[in-house]
Amino acid sequence: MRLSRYFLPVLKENPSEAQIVSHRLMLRAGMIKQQAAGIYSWLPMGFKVLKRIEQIVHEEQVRAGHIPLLMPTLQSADLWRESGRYDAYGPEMLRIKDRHDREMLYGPTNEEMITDIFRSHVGSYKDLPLTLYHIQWKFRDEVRPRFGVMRGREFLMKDGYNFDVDKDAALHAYNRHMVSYLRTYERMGLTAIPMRADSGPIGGDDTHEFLVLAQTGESEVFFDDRVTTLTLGDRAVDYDDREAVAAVCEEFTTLYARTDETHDAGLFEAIPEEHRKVARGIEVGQIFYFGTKYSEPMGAVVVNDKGERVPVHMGSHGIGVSRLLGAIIEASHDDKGIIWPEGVTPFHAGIVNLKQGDEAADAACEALYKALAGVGLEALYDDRNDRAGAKFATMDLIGLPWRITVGPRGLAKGVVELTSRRTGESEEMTPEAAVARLVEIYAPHR
Ligand code: 5CA
Repeated sequence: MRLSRYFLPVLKENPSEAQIVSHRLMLRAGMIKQQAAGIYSWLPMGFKVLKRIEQIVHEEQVRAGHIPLLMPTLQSADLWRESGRYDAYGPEMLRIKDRHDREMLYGPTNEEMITDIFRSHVGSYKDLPLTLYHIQWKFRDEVRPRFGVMRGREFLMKDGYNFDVDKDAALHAYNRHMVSYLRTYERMGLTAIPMRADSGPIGGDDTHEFLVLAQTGESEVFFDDRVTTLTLGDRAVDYDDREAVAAVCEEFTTLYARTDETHDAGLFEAIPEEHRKVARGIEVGQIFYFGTKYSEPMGAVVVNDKGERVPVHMGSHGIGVSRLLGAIIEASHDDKGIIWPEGVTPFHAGIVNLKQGDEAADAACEALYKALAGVGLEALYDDRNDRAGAKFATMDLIGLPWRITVGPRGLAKGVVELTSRRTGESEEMTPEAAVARLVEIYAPHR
């Protein structure tokens, strides 16, 4: 993309409505625009990152054997009356009437609808295990929408639902989700710690939240800081192997890590003092096992291998897709702007032309731009007639992890400069070497 033709409405001033850094940087970098309290338009660059995050979520769900579908945002109230949640959900639910006075709602989550789909089409244990998921907009009429996309009213969520013949099988689905989430967050450059949590209006006894540590997080968290050093890395896990999946979950959940709702002062005190930490965290996902809470009242029943009709065991599993943009920025920025991890960056590299209009510089930039496209890397080429300082400031603000700087002086020696946004370190090399280096850097992320 050539910046002169792109739509990147960056702001020079700090927007006064933004209380936390991610909200401020998303507004300044021209990623979102608020349309009403907690409701945002996603401008091109914000939309690009959102899609990138969605893509990673999809890939890791499919890898775990989960199947994508798409349910609508609007749901009928009658469906929610069957589970008893229509009245229980309270003022967070946006209730709407259509022209025939039929009661509808903008879905805050989809347990009822997926259970309805299941009961209409599945009747035998032979069709299990089954996990269906979608990535769809939700609406929750939060009392205090704030912090930009972090606590919105309309937000994008991945929500998945497992259907299993018994509790053991459902707990394997729970564990599979835990491992797939760990991998998902790691690919986004995040450390998200699974913490024992409270199940709230979704219900059930087993639930973990995934927390990214950040001072601006809304949850208070208590943990043994040795959990922050655990990683999956490139370890292969066979998602069908119950023991192997359970072993990974055990590794990640044995050390103490809890949110304020389930915090146990006694257990916390037992952690060696140098590892005992109280901090704040952003909840980027939550998994639940709730057994037959929805399947029983809604009649989602299968015939098991003994010929008995049994309600299916279910769980639901959510990732805050739009919230993740805020969480990633909270975890990865400096005083100049965003620093995108390679896994989610909107463009792989920025190209800064130090002397627009200079024949050699223009030609070298064009050639680089094409060479990068040729190897499947997308560059944002700043081809505007602007001062070098202004171009650098924009690149630093929008946070592309790599920048190639092209100018007449370097070109005279046959070199350009490759700069890391994270470290600020620059290295001179030929344009070909810069392309080759970027191919190498992005290889694990493609
Ligand atoms: N049905 C279950 C799992 S699919 C569910 O709704 N879980 S949830 O309530 O925990 O939401 C899942 C994730 O969505 C949360 O972990 C959080 O990351 C995100 N989320 C929840 N509320 C908001 C909000 N108001 N704004 C942005 N993201 C949100």
